[in-house]
Amino acid sequence: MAIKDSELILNPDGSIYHLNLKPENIADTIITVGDQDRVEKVTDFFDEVVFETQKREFKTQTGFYKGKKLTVISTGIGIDNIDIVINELDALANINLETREIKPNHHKLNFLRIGTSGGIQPEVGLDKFVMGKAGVGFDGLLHYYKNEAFNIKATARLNEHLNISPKKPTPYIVDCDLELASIFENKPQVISGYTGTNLGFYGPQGRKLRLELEDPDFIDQLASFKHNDYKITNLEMETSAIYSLAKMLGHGALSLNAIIANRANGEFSQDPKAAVKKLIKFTLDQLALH
Ligand code: R1P
Repeated sequence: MAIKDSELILNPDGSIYHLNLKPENIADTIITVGDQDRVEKVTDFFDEVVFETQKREFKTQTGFYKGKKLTVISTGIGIDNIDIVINELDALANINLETREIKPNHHKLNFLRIGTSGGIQPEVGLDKFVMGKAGVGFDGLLHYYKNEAFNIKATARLNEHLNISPKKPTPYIVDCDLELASIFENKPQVISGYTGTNLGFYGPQGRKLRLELEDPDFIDQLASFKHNDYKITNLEMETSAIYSLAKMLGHGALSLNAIIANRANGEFSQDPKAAVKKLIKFTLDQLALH
């Protein structure tokens, strides 16, 4: 059945509404970054860029790195943008935009997030790279979809451990794609942990400026959680949404973050740009090998 114009919105040139992309503009491996200026920080390493476009915060470049075709897209900040980016990229791969019908054969994409994040464990030092073995979502996005993707056991343990008020969405844990993780795991540069995601930067990540927090010990509660030998290592604003949407839609997803703040000891990186650049190069080189 054709998806209605109001649900699958296309621009006059046939591209998808927010991302301004057509199916032929994207690679199967897609690097997502938060900051639109980071797109070129990635493609500066490319042999060539064959396509680019931008609408709002969603800037896209597609090209080749050591012969591997990659698309880099900026998501802007937050899970609300992730809902748009992953759903629209999936539509490009799995919905025929002319007939507006779901294609009979599923086309898998792989999403690699290269982000920045705050560490919440003292031993996860500044400028280190953290790979999210799972996303720990406080954002509630998953609850709006029927085919839930969460890890039932880990989620139950987390909810026993935390003391979250019923006013807030139920936290959930979604595993990363194991095949993608195997590319980066066991590299000396990479720390594996659970990456926490929330829908704000200040209160929702336990930062107090002038407003009192409802849960002043939120970070301590997260830091003391452990499942399958993994701790919650860091907090940011996109990973759990990428993992859950990718899983529900049959895609692979992995999130790699440079730790630019250490919340446990109150420090901030002396050179976050250098840390991100190193993570970009490291990620590209690993991807090119696979
Ligand atoms: C907050 O400053 C932003 O930085 C982090 C957070 O997840 C949030 O998007 O990631 P990016 O550097 O990828 O934007």
